[in-house]
Amino acid sequence: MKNKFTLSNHKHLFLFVVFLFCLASCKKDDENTTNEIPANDYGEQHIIENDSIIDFMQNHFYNYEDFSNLGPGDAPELIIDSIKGNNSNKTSIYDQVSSFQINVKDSNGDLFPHTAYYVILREGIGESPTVADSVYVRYKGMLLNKDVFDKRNTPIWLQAKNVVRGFQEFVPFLKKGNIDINPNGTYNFTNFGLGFIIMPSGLGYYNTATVSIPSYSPLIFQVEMITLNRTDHDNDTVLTILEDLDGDSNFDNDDTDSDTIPNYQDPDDDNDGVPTKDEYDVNGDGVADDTDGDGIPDYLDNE
Ligand SMILES: [Ca+2]
Ligand SMILES: [Ca+2]
Ligand SMILES: [Ca+2]
Ligand SMILES: [Ca+2]
Repeated sequence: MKNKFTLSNHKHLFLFVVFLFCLASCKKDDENTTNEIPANDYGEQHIIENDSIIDFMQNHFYNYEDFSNLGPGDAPELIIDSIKGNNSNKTSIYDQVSSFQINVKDSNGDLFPHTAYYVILREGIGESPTVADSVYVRYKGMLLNKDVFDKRNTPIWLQAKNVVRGFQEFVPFLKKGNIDINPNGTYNFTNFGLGFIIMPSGLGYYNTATVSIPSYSPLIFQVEMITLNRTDHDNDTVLTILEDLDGDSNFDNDDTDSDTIPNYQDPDDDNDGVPTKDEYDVNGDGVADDTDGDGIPDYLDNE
């Protein structure tokens, strides 16, 4: 037994649990879906929810004292409470967050910026995942009323592209940690990235309701970013992240040869009969080959 969590047994573990992510409630198409009401205008809905998120953050604090001087293996549970009574002098979440914006496309193709707020509690020490990668995470999901709708104490592999958009876009802010194997065969996770995000429902389930998540619910996720695998779903040597040609974090809408198989699942992206892996980077310089110099790399160039 090797004493390091190597890429090969890492992948082995991935294959073993690959089907389990279907069970995770942060995926987009939840099996517990009970109701879907007509979709509101994204712009108007975002204004309403952003106001309620800001109000929430101004009137709540998290247990930030528990996250100071963290040991390498520490990952306290995020606790959020109201600023009042004995806690009236706590620093609000609002005064501690950073934010980022994500454009959400409606059915007409119009883009609506959505703001998510986050706190990095420990950055982590290794590489960061992309929005296409498989991530090995523990997480807790909450509503603004502090109801916990999901909690994973045991790490689980998730494909970032299969979870709600806010979760997908947040994991690249975190870095993975170290994994060592103990003498008894258990794993020891240390120095992994840790943080939480507060997102409007436009980055979550929006008008879809589940048993535990009403329609138009802003979501809070605490995430522990333990480790990751780069993904190449079609094994064509082009990483899945590079097959999102328009960079919108949606991998299903990039289909160069219009054969209904998106590039990330298509081993011959330009349908010229030459597998992508045999024309992507033949000279091995790490840059996609472009033999005829027309700016379209060979693997996407049906000429
Ligand atoms: Ca895309
Ligand atoms: Ca295709
Ligand atoms: Ca491909
Ligand atoms: Ca080809």
